[in-house]
Amino acid sequence: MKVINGAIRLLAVASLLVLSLTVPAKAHVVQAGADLRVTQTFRAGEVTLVIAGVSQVPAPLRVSAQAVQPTRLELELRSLTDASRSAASVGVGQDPAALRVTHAGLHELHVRAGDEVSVIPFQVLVPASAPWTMVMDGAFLVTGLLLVGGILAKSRSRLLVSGASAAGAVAVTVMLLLPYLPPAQPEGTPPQPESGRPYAQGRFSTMPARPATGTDFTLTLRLTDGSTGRPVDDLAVHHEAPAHLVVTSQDGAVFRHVHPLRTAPGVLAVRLSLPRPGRYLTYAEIERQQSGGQLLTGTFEVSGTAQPDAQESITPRLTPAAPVAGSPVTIEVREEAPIQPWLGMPGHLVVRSRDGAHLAHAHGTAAGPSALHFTLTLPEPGRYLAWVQYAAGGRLITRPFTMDVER
Ligand SMILES: [Cu+2]
Repeated sequence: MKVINGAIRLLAVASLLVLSLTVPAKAHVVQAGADLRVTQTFRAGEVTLVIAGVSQVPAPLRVSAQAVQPTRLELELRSLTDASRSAASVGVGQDPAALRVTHAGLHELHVRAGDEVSVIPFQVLVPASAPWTMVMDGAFLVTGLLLVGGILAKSRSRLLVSGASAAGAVAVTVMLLLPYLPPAQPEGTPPQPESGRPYAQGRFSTMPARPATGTDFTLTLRLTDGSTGRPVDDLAVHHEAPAHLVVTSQDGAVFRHVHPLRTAPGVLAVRLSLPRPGRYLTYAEIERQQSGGQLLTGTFEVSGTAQPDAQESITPRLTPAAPVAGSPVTIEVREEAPIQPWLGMPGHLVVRSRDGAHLAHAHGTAAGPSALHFTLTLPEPGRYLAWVQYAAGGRLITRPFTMDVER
């Protein structure tokens, strides 16, 4: 009875350890069997960088680029543990570039397109063997040696037999417990952050301070930790990007969904050009590692005269046809060409209340090769501005529509 109690206690402790040591899969981590996919919006176009996992070091680090439109990128990998560097260039849809990774640990991938540079930090993790695996291997070795030694020496000494039995018992016990013991922390694992991060404070700014229509400007989001005031540099990749930024004109006529570049710790920037003057609303979706998602908002003004910016609107099929506040509505969108995945999803839907106070983001499910379904619930009655986004026919398509929600 005592033995069983002890075993149960051991198993309970072991499973708690396993649970507490699980590394969040969403962190910027490169390890065997898991590719890191990071989408960044350059002025030249939006690119998803795919950094393939490695199972050992030194090894080639393969980086490829996926995008709707062709772009060429210059890559430089910098290790922050041994200061080694390697460089290569990669084109969209071409063979992956092979960079060289020599050590596990923190690295930075510098990605250059034209005069823009994004710095993507990530951890290279390689498997390490757990101490109990070594105990088991050692015990099996001792058992084998004692048995072989005993046979060769034709000895049946009690010491030899009990030694071999004891070592064998240890080996088998560890082997049976192995699935319940915590896996070894891979080499290169950073110290585990304390759980629950304070909210990030976000501050939007533009350069120049008042952009003009039809002219490039930079929209920057500076993130600081709500408690320490230090830059927030621990964003988790969610839906293939560390940050999703939606920019809409107050009247809803202009819509942009971009993935800003990380230009420095806690600094996200994207180059834009907007066609209409007036007030713009910005929404950044971020998620700190081991923390919840957050929506940061801001505004800025654009001056100048209106430029053409055609976005063909659609009339999607709604079920129910007259949506009601507080209950789900399903939106069906049809496209002539087959729909291709974008940001790991068949399609995205962004819905904004007319005053800009409410912003919702829903993901579509494919309903056949060229139709998408979105289901969402809007909290308040009123008119909503909506934009559906997907890739089809080799380009990224944005279709605006409006939706009236009844009480
Ligand atoms: Cu996004």
